[in-house]
Amino acid sequence: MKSAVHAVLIALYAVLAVLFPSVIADDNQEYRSTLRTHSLFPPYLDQDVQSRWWDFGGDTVINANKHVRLTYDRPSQTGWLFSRLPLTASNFEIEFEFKVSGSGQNIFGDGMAVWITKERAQSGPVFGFVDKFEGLGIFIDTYKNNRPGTMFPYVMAMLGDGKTEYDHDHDGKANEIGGCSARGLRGASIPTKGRITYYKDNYLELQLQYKNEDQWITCFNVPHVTLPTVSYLGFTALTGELSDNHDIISVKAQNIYTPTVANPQQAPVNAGVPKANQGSGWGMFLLKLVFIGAVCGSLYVAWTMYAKQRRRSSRF
Ligand SMILES: [Ca+2]
Repeated sequence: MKSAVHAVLIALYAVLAVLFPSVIADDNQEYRSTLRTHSLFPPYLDQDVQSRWWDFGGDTVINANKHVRLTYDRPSQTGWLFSRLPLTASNFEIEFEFKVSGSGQNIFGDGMAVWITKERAQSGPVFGFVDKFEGLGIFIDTYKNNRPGTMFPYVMAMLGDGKTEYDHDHDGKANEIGGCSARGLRGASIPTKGRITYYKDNYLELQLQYKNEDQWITCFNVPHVTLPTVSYLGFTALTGELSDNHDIISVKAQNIYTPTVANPQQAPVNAGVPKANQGSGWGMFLLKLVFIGAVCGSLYVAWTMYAKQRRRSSRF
């Protein structure tokens, strides 16, 4: 009898662990919450034809049902889209859906970029943004200027110090901290996505989805990266003689809380943080204990009633 109850409890614990991992898991695990301030979804604009959290400019055009188009498939365009507020989270994940497409069969360009930089909301020569930037630039480069032996499109990251110029003549090679070829990214038949994961002072990773849905390919993982404390999230694109449509379809930013940022002074402040996600320590532990106790108790009562019923019915 006792061993049967024990078995039921173990099974129950296993089921709960699957259904409610955050309730069962220990306090060492990380918690995530959506950063509304740095996320963007259709229809992009509110009733006043404005965006609360984002600014856009240059040649950028918003189609409320489809995308934020940074450049049309026309020559000499630059467009930008930038968060209004700085990204203050210590650790975060940014997943963005984008699209590079156009009528060019063999030659097209120049490409687009994702920025986490001190500067914001300007047009310039580096994939539509200013040169000598401070912070991170991730370039989705579709036109090969001069980089022998490298297949294009090429995706790469540069950490700018505010002084160093982008190595335009060699497609950024001089300042590359990580990168990968992504053949098939332009005009892919599935939604193309990027996912940036950043753990302050720890690592920066970029994964890409462009071959198959839900197949994420790690483009680079660079250790010991530290981004400027105050930096904005942005997307830009540029066309020259060659062109393409460069679109942003959605952005989903998440704050990652790890046990090491439990210090409230370090924890980033954001309107979109649910209180429950911040719980840790004894309060959370007790809550879990009460929850598990309640579920186990009610299951035990149900089980004994069922056993009693069975014994009764087996007499007849
Ligand atoms: Ca290039």
